[in-house]
Amino acid sequence: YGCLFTSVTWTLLLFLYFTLSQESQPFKYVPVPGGQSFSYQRRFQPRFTRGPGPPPPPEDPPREQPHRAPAQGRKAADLSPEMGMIFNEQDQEIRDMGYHKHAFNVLISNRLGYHRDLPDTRNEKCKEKVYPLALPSASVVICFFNEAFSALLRTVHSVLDRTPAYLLHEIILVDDNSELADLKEELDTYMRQNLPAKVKLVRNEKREGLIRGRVIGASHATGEVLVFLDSHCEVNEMWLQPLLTPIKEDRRTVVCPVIDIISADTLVYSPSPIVRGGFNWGLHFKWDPVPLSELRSPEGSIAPIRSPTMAGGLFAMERKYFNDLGQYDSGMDIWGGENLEISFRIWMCGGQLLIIPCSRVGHIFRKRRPYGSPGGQDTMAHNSLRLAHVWMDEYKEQYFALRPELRTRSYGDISERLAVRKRLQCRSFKWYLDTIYPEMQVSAPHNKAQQPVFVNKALRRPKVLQRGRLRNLHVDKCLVAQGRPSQKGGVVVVKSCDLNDPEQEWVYDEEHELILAGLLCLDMSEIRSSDPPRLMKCHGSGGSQQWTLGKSNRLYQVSVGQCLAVVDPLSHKGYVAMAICDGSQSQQWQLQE
Ligand code: UD2
Ligand code: MN
Repeated sequence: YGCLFTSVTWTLLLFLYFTLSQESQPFKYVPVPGGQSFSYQRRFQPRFTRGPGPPPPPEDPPREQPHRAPAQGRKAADLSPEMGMIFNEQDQEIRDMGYHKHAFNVLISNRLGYHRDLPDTRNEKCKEKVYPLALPSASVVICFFNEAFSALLRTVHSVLDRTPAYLLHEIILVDDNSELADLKEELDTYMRQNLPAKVKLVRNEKREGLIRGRVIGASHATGEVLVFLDSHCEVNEMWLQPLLTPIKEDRRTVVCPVIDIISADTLVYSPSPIVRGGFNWGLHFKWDPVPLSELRSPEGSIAPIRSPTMAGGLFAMERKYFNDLGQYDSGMDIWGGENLEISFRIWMCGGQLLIIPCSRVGHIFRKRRPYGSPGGQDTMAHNSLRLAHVWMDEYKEQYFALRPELRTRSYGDISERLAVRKRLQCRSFKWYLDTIYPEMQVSAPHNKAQQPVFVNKALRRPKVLQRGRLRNLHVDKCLVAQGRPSQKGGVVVVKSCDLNDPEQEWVYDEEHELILAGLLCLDMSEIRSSDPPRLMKCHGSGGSQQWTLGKSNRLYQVSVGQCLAVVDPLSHKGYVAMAICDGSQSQQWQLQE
């Protein structure tokens, strides 16, 4: 039975997925004649000019770029991979500092500017839906700590650009005592000169963390509905009305948009499949497939979906209800756990939590969090402990079975939170599990197998585009593993080509991966672009393993914005490295049978 259920769910998910992919409208990439600059159709214009250095013309075909966002697997809207091209040392520095400070490609973010068109990722049926004109007004609250200026401003402008003015009561920015000096000044100046008065700024005198930060933001708000966003989001077409409508119908409804994915490496915006929120007994949030029971309503795939939990960053809730329901646990620090806490509280205390498929907001998903907590503490554990002790009754044992060292850890005073639970006469955690999240496996805490939802490696067989030897035309040698091609982390070098050696065979697939001997992918660390490329397990999410092999014989790495070059053509060591693309001989490669 379980098996049947899983396969049916999967089929459905894939179907949904497909339907969605048909509807996304990729950008068209239009090379400008002469090849000296490039632009995109629709409003989008990259705001940068080429610096010194030989400009490599964007000659590669405007084919859809494969892009896989974290734990997700589908084709993305096209945005030239050359957006990240490095032309000079200044570009390199912006890029390296950006990854260091923000963990995403700030060079591309800056080049995109503060406004850009997005692919409309909604299901077609959403476009026919009509929403009431009279809706509650919204206060959008955005907390930030050390955010990249261009990402923050794109968040703000996307809201201003895509929200009817009469529904947007205000935007409240909460600067959580950011440490970046220029961010503060730049923002002050920009706000004074360019932003309307309804964009307000609150500054915390000390670092509070996103949880108390949101409570502070909410306390300044005067609109009817609070909408929380992270500081690196972009809202899409008609994002707000579908969120406000269910709140207007029932004030105890809390709603989340579908969180579309903005790649941290390429800034490409791509749709997420429709999934809902769950968690595991380590108290980490995870995405789950939507159970069939939720898809049976007459509206089918665009109907609101009841979700056991929310991811945390993006949701809307009536302001008074937020206060009545006990805001957040202000004993939680910096980051983590508050999303499960508010989710449990909503369901257990008489509300409901819905994901609204017709509302789409993109978020930059980073591979690591670029900041710590001021004292270096593990705030996730601290916050999860508070959550477990207040809300999970006897089921907190499931958590302790996985984290026995936390059993005796202190978690501060929770009496105020217990009083909230009592005042609101909330139900038990058992009720929540039985009624809202029956998919959750209880008894066996040793059963840690929580499969990620989107990535099913078995289903992933990207089409092979080309196969053969990767020959450097200048030295007339082939790219091979320095050691064994099966060795993870091994570097590559050029050696004499051997047509009979299967260990010299590369496959170039539609995901733009380069796979050696059918084993490992050519991978380029995004953090240290001075490191040479290595052979790593194929992860299927583009970025560090995404290469373009164009007619110019250039082997371009999307993630670092550079080209593969033979280091010293005269030496027989055969070292290769990434270098600024200059069209030189040592950067000429051909993949041939
Ligand atoms: C996810 C949520 C995030 C939050 C977190 C759990 C989404 C898309 N994001 O992690 O909103 O619920 O899970 O806690 O669902 N910030 C501060 N002060 C700090 C630290 C962060 O203001 O001390 C800001 C930060 O600039 C950002 C927001 O809080 O705008 C969320 O932080 P994040 O983006 O690092 O969290 P994320 O997306 O990894
Ligand atoms: Mn975030």
